[in-house]
Amino acid sequence: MSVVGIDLGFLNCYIAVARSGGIETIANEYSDRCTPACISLGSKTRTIGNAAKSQIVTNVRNTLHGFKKLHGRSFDDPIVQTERVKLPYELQKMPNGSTGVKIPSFFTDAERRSVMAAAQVAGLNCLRLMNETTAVALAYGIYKQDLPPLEEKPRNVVFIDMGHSAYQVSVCAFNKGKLKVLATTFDPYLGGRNFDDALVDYFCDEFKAKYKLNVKDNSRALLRLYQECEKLKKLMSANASDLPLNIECFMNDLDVSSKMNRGQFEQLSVSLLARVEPPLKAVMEQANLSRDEINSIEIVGGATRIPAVKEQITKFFLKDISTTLNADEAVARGCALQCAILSPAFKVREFSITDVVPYSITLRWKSSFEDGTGECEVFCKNHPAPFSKVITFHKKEPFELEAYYTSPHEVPYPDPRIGNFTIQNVFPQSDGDSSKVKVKVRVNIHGIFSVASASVIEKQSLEGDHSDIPMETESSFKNEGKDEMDKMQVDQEEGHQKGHAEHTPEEEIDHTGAKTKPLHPDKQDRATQSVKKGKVKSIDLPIQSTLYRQLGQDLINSYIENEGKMIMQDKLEKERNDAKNAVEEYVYDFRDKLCNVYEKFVTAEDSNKLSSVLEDTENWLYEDGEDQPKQIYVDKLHELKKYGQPIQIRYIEHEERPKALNDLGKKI
Ligand code: ATP
Ligand code: MG
Ligand code: K
Repeated sequence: MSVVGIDLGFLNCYIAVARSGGIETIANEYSDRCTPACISLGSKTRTIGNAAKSQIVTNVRNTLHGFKKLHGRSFDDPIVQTERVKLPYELQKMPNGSTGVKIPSFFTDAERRSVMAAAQVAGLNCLRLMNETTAVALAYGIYKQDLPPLEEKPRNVVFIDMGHSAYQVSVCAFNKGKLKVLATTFDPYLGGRNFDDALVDYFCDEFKAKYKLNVKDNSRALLRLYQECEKLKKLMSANASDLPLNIECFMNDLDVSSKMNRGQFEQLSVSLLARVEPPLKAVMEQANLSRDEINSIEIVGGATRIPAVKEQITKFFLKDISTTLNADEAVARGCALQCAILSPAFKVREFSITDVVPYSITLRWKSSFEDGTGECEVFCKNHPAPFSKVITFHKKEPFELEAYYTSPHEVPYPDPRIGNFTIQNVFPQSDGDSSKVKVKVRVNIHGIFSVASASVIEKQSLEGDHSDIPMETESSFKNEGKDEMDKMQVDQEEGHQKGHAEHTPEEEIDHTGAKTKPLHPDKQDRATQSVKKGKVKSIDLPIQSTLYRQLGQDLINSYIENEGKMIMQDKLEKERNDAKNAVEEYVYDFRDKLCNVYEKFVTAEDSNKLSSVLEDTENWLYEDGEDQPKQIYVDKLHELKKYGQPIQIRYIEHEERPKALNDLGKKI
């Protein structure tokens, strides 16, 4: 068994694996540690990574890249529509409204849930879906020997990641063996590609004026321009002087050329550079820290290499930036570390991680028969995660809970709804009173919200002896009968996520306003015990959940099946190709040897005959034999070998005989 961390980038993917000696970023088949997030679909097979990237220009419409932003989105989502015009391949609306990519459409996804589903399709068991900057923070913290002890003031570190498509910032507090995310902010639409856009727009204008070319109408030319601009952008990070941009045979048989320097580039990017500061400011406000309370600033992600981006960061913090981390690999390494911590197969230093809920979540409820409605923010922004809360309701019939993001404008989705959850099998108690229903809501280790469970507490006592029920809870009974909701109070409790034990901290909320004590994990058992003692009984209730943008398990299963078929198809196609190549290689090799080493072992007549057989075979390979089943190639090779082998044997014998004699001579 191995555990790996995967950084699913917009442009690039990195994979790190936990080995006994430590964390290692692994290389792909091209000995490259960075793999382009790209899939190229041929008529029969798929290629991925580097091989696929090289086909972006040649197989324009069937090479998929830049799909990270499509996860979990519906086809009509404005973001999908914005991205769509930038993509040279076609997107298509799927039966369930999600976004599919036209042609074998196997990665229709739904952000976190969709990545989880994708992992499932790929046969991976996802141990933890981690926020990128938290992974970086873990990669940073776990090897630091000099973190302040638990009782001392923590070390506050800001992590900044600007990749190709997105920009994230987080502030983390470190103590020995412990990391707590204090706040995170982001601009989901700022990254290296926006700088590419700025360059591309500039050159498109220039080429229109200079060469009368409408580059944007030609997706192949546009892609080539993007590739050249990205290269130019990187060169400008290292070089401030004028740099050339030349593309041969660019469009309409024209060669184009131009130049650019860093100063000009910065002029073009003024509005982008202005977007670096706001998330920095916001994260400090949310973490409630002043700049002098920050101990260090760590940057990762490719686009932070742009000097002007770095300058913006330094200017804001008035501090030097450190780059102790591997800018490209830190996310994957952090993820691999987390997996190693979670996996019982690895012995890793204990390290507790508390992440945050990125968007506040509100629960709204209504019951179908009474007009009782109400709402409560169950998780505020930056609330520690993972975390569970228990909410108490007093109800006489089934009721529905609707979860949604409290501040839709902060969420990069057009639809703030998360899901609907119907708590079923709720009835009045035998005495006609409302039943006490406990509902557990949770943000799990992957950052995914759910209504995890519900139970009804049935009073069984005859004398109305409530002595076992905690005081605070009892007050809620006094409200029985009334279904109106008082404003709910939410207790905040710090959540800790121990690396090894999957323990989700919990607190209890009574919607009637009777505030109960936060339930500590260790007290939980006691609470349940008192319930079990006999006076009251807890019965689990079924929940019917409808999650928005969720792929059904049936659909996931069909994708798994499809993926299996495609893997098989890829394998067969590879074997077919190998068989074809073997024929081709044999032809070339045989022909070469006929005029060289085999010359003495074959008559001129035979040699001519063979040459023409080889030529026929070669022609066949380019014509009728271009696309044949594997067996045809295998037979063809066999046939050729029938001619070749006798000659080969004569040759080998001739070569070997003197050697054998020589050896014999030595022995004598
Ligand atoms: P994301 O995190 O947004 O999903 P990603 O993880 O794929 O994307 P990275 O690999 O971190 O992105 O960074 C890629 C971006 O960094 C590209 O836009 C690339 O052009 C840019 N980049 C890489 N090196 C440099 C450099 N030396 N100078 C400027 N930009 C660079
Ligand atoms: Mg990234
Ligand atoms: K990023």
